[in-house]
Amino acid sequence: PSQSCSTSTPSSLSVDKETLQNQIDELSTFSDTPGPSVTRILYSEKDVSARRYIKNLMALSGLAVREDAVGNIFGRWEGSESELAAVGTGSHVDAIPYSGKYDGVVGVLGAIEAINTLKRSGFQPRRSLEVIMFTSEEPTRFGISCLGSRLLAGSEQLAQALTQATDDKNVSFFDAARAAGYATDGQDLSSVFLRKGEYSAFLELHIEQGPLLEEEGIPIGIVTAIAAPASMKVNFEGNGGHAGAVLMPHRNDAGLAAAELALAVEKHVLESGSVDTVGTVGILELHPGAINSIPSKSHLEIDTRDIDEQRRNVVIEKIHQSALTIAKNRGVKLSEFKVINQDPPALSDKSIIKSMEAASQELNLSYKLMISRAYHDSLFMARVSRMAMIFIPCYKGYSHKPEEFASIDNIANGVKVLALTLAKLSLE
Ligand code: HGY
Ligand code: MN
Ligand code: MN
Ligand code: MN
Repeated sequence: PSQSCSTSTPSSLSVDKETLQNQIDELSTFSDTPGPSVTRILYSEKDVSARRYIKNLMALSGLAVREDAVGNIFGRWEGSESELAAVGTGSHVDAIPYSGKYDGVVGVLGAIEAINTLKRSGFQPRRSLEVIMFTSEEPTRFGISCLGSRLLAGSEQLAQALTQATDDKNVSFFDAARAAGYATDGQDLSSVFLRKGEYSAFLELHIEQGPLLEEEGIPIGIVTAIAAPASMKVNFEGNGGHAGAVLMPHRNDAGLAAAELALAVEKHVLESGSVDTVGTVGILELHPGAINSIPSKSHLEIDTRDIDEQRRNVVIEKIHQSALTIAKNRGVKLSEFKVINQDPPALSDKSIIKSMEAASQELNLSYKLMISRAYHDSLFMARVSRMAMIFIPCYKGYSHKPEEFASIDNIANGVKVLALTLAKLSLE
């Protein structure tokens, strides 16, 4: 029997672990690659199935469900003072190729379960509570990360860029969006931009995607800052030719230019003077891709991040200089050097951190204040709302690969801290 409706924060919270685990397992079956890997790309048929699944769970939890023009999905629990700014929480369910079943999912299914937990406790929200499933956090299909939360945060530049965006099969963003049932009223995406002050706070529950919490045996991470991400696209062009017949002095090998630049990325990152600077080349394509043909084109996509924005920008500048020097020395053309995104870091809100610390203490859960080196939709929600994140441990810190794993006990701890913090912020 549910207790009488109370406007104080709940004293006991019970998470339905079995149902939550079943939902995580079921959602992972909406994938374009065989389990245990998960591949779920924006607006794909599997993504649309996952959306239907999440909307159904939101409705079963008694949430009022709506979607915006690009498919950000909102599930709202109306508060007693519904004219006040709501408290938001959420994450993403899109998944990069051959990744895992917890990245993002824990923060969407866990947020819905946090609502269920509060309802079971008889809690009555003052500020409305809203679960958000961001339409796409991964950069996979159109090359831009956090597409939904960037638009919610009011990115005119992105709204403009999407009118020209196409995926690697030359499908336009708007054709893909319309095929999934979105963007039905034209290409003006300004309707997605949040009004200022729509949320008094935004929280995200997420697996750590790093090894610290598991190594230190700490069940809860409270994120104080999110590192500054950046990505670049680079193309080199050379004459190509027969891999046997063309002598070395006559070659301008676009493939080796790419290889040299990839090592230059590592060099510039390592010489930054800080372990917090990271970088890799996750995409490196050679054309024509035949063993006995000197690559006439190469395409690289570079990801570099740092918690210090200035230091990261120095690395971007050095990579650009190296690309120019390599092109000159090797007689290849640098046909494109494009910075796709170069975002500032985000700081979590101190008062929300305090609420999360209090919630963890009330739940007898030890916690660690820490930085998120992965980016999240919270990085952009921080531009329009106070923000903070809750991390839970994941197996050996693995993420973005099928071995990604988080125990249901750790997930349940995160859900409880999220639920209790949502309750506190709702009554503020
Ligand atoms: O790459 C990231 O940081 C995020 O997990 N997509
Ligand atoms: Mn991810
Ligand atoms: Mn994620
Ligand atoms: Mn992320």
